[in-house]
Amino acid sequence: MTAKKNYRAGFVALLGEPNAGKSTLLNALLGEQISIVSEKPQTTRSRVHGIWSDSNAQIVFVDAPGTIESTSGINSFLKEEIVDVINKADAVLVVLAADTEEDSARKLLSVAKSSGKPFQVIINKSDLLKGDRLPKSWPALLEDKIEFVAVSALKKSKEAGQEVVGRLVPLMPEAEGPLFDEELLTTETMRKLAAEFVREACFHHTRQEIPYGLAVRVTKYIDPNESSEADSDVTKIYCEIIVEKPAHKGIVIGAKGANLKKIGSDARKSIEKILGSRVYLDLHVDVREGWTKNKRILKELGYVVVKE
Ligand SMILES: Nc1nc2c(ncn2[C@@H]2O[C@H](COP(=O)(O)OP(=O)(O)OP(=O)(O)O)[C@@H](O)[C@H]2O)c(=O)[nH]1
Ligand SMILES: [Mg+2]
Repeated sequence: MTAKKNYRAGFVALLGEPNAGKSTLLNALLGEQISIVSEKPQTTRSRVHGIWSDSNAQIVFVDAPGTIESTSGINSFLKEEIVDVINKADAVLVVLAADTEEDSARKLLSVAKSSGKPFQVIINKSDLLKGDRLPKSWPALLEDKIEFVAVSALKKSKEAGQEVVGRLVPLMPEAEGPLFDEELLTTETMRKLAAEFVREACFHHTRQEIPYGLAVRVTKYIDPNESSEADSDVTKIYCEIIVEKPAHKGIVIGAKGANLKKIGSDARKSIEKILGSRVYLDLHVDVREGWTKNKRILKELGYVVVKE
């Protein structure tokens, strides 16, 4: 491949509080849903790579969990995951929401500054700012004379994407060419995306502590184009939904299985959309008491930071 002239390519870490809209922004940038979103905080667990490309540059956005103070069990993984994502990035995008408190913004800005990497700041959820009201974090930004741009990843996704990319491309290192195939939107496997879409549907259809004690694992994935087990053109995906307590199993399943049916139907639609073909989705709920604090199970589920 001949080297491209003035080409830039690199990794950008998304840093923000839980619920700031990092995953929504990533999906907006790509025009496709690759990272799950919910109205509840701590939706994203393991990092998700989203690849944006044009003829002059490529940015690999790395969506990460929102910042978290707690350090036990799965929360310790979330915390380590954020640190590792930042360490491996060429630049950081600090995503503040319009209602992110001044103190939280200060903490996030200090993480970005101490990373030693170039960074940019956006205020997301600008649609929630009435009239000419300023974001809550404004004093913290003013104090450090930090420039920012206000966007709405949800309501004005295209503009949000353009603003973000325009500010980040100049921060990327020069490169001979793209790091990944320019047609590729993500490096995640369909197996992982399928498990995540099921988890997203579980977030939507359960409440209180249940989503936080819930994980999803694909136990079998039959691709009709590759598997000798295939008997039709339908992709067959078998998932295990893991919950922490026996009482949670009944809630996830619901009366006469009604809730699990909703979860399955929502997840199947999301998977079919990204896969572009029909899907048969089989869900099974299992109780694994205290899994969020069990190192072996956390590892099995991929909730462990892989050091290179
Ligand atoms: N009003 C408004 N809501 C938004 C905007 N962007 C995201 N949201 C909503 O904010 C909630 C959280 O969005 P996510 O993208 O899951 O947030 P996140 O930062 O990835 O959260 P974690 O994964 O928990 O760290 C969802 O209900 C989104 O629909 C926006 O621009 N405006
Ligand atoms: Mg997220």
